[in-house]
This record gives sequence, C-alpha cells and structure tokens, in this order.
Amino acid sequence: MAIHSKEELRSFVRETVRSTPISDIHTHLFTEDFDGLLLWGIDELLTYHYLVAETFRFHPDLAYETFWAMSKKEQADLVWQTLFIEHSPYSEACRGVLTVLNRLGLDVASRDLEAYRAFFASKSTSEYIDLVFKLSGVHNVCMTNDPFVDAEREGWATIDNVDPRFHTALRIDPLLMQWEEKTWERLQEWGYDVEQQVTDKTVEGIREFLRVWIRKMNPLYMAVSLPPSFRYPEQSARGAIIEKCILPVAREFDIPFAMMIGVNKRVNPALGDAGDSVGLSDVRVVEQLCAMHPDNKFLCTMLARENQHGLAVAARKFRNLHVFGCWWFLNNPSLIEEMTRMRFELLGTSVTPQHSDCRVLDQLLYKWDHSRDIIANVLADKYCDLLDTGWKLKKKEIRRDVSDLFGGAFWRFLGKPNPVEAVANV
Ligand code: RAT
Ligand code: ZN
Repeated sequence: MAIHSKEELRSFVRETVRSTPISDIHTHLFTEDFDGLLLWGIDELLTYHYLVAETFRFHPDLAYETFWAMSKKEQADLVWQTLFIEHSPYSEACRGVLTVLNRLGLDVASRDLEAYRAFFASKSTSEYIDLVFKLSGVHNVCMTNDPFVDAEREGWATIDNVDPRFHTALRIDPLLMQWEEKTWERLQEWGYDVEQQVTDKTVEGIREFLRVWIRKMNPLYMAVSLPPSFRYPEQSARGAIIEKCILPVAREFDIPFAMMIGVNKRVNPALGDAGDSVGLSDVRVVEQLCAMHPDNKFLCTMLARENQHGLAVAARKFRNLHVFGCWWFLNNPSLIEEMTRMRFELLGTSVTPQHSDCRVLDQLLYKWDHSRDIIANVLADKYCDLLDTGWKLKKKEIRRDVSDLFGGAFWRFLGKPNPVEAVANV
C-alpha cells in the first residue's frame, strides 16, 4: 500500500520505528546464568558510571576512596540526592533513569526513591528480564563476553545453553592491549604454549585460545576497544597478533572483527569505569585493515565526533566494513541525530545506527526509547525528501528499511539469518 501525504508518512514511520523488534548488537548485559553479573534495579541504574562521573562534579571535596567505600545503596542515595534532588536531572544519563521509571509505570513526580526500591524488590530476575524485553521491544541483545574476567570465565564452566535472547561476543582487549605486560603469562597459566615474543609458537597458542573460546561461546564477532593511537599495520605485539591470530581465526569461523576505536583509558583512574576519555583517531587505519584483508569482515564504531564523517566515507569504500552505533559519549540526542542524518545520507540503510551499550538491564527501556524517537524523525525527513521528487513509498518498503536498521543489515553482514524474521515468519 502506497503512502500519499507527508502527514501519513510521518505517523507511519513513527509507528513502524516504535513497533519494530530490535537486535541490540552491543551491550554489557548477561543472562541470568552468569551469577550476579546481570545488573538491574534502581540502585544499579543510579550507580551507572555515567552518573558517577556527573555526581563527582558537584562534590569537589568528596574523596574518591570515600565514595568507593560506600555500599551500593549509599552511593545510589548520594547520586539521587545530588543529581535529581539538588539539581535538575536533564543530562541524558539522568533523564534515562526517569524514562525507565516512567516506562515501568512508577510515579516519577513523587521522587520517592524508597517506593522505587520497593517495586524492584518485588520482582524476580527472570520475571524482570521478561518484562524489560517486552516493554522495550528489544528482541535479542549481544553480550560482551570477556574470558579474561575471572567471574565470566568461571561462569562458562557450568553454562550449556545460553538464553536465546542473548547472543555472545568474544571480547579480547587484554590479548591486544597487554600481551607483553601480562596476558602471555595468563595464557601460559591456562596451558597454552606461548611466550612473551610473538613467535610462531605464540601465534599457534593464541589461535588455539581463540578457537577454544569461539567453540565454547559461538560468538557473533570478536571485539576490542582501542585507543586513538591505534595504527595498522604496526610493528608491535598488537599488530602481529591482529595480523597473525585474530584475522586468520576470524576468517576460519567467518565472524567479523569488531573495533571500537577512540578511548583513552583511565585518564582519571580514581573514577574507575567513569575515568575513561575520548581522543581523535585515524580512520585511515580502518581503511588499511579493510583493504589489506578483503576476506575479513570488520564492524566498527568510533568514539570521537570528529571521526564520524570519515568512518561513514570509509564504509562507502569497503563493503567488508559495517558501521554501528553512537558509542558512549556520543549517545546523546544532539549527536545521535547528527550522526544518524549523516549516515543515512552517506550509507542509506546499510548501517546499524544504534546499539545500547547497556550495563544495566533496565537501560534497554530508555536507550532505545530515546533513540527510536530520533531515528524516526530523521528517517521521516529522508522519506519526505523522496516524496518531493514524486517517488512513491510503500508501507512494506518502510517496514523493510526499519527492520534493516534495527538489526537486519547487521545480520545480513554477518551472513546469518535474522532471528527477528524467524519469529515473524512463524
Ligand atoms: O559505554 C560504556 O559503558 C563503556 O564503559 C565501555 O564499556 C564501552 O562501551 C566498551 O565496550 O568498551
Ligand atoms: Zn560497551
């Protein structure tokens, strides 16, 4: 059925964007089986590291250690008092908490933190997971699975079947960022025949390590977060491991290598996870990787606003590159809008405009609500431009496009069936 007016178009796009199930391709969520690793509830929401950073800005005299020594509930109380009661909570991370409460049917106007706590205390984890997936319209999420984190690695020893709503991604930062400092010794401890130098023996050992974890996890991709100083090719352990281990094994299993580039880690270590910052990276590096390894697939998101245009252009040059998400400090309405507009103009529907990066399950509710609104507006503008040329749009074409943007393009890039369609076709 064709659409006739811009008004009809806008409301159909809004409705379609709101109701299309999402594949969230990068989160830090876990299934219930990873004992205690899945975070949810108001105290976790309030102590999200984005909010911790904002809280310290209002407390010049609060020692970092004092904050970290507090219980989670005490930290949450301080964040609430500081950012919600003593100041208006319109920063994106604060607004997000209120969107979550509102979407759960809680009375945001009451400002009654204890009532919110009581609501969450009345839920079981599994019932809450079901509720959040249902309310958010998220169909499936991809976890970040890091075998170098003890609790995660140990968790895998007892896990057979992963909840199908949760996909896996093998995260390998220590392999690339700390090989010579310590990671080689950890692999040795775990029985891999490696040494500090990236020799032939080491290459075989690392490949074996990757194969073991890929077989165990069945990840959608292998991922790493990289600093602005990342270069490729480079004369370093990192460069050699990428070239000789990561890329060949990625080809062997036909999975992409996902690069998240642009983070300057721990510029203020006392802030913990909140202490990382952003720097300008070199998009040429991404182009080199894609050009030198045409048989590999690369997923990429970059952290600096200034890198977004170059990255979108790179994706026009290399079909083995798929750009995704408005990462971390870019996950703010003004920047999401700007980036989404530009990406749609340069890449059409061959992009995944957003991922949530949720660390707390409940955040699926706000991150996607906020992004859906922006994506719908931008998309409607683009379709209106088409109507102006005399082009006619069919409803089913709009549905197709939106489903591509919310995971379809990603799954096609992977060469795997889109699980959302599998459900729709039943
Ligand atoms: O956005 C975040 O929560 C960051 O702390 C990082 O986890 C980042 O997204 C990453 O995956 O490294
Ligand atoms: Zn992340």
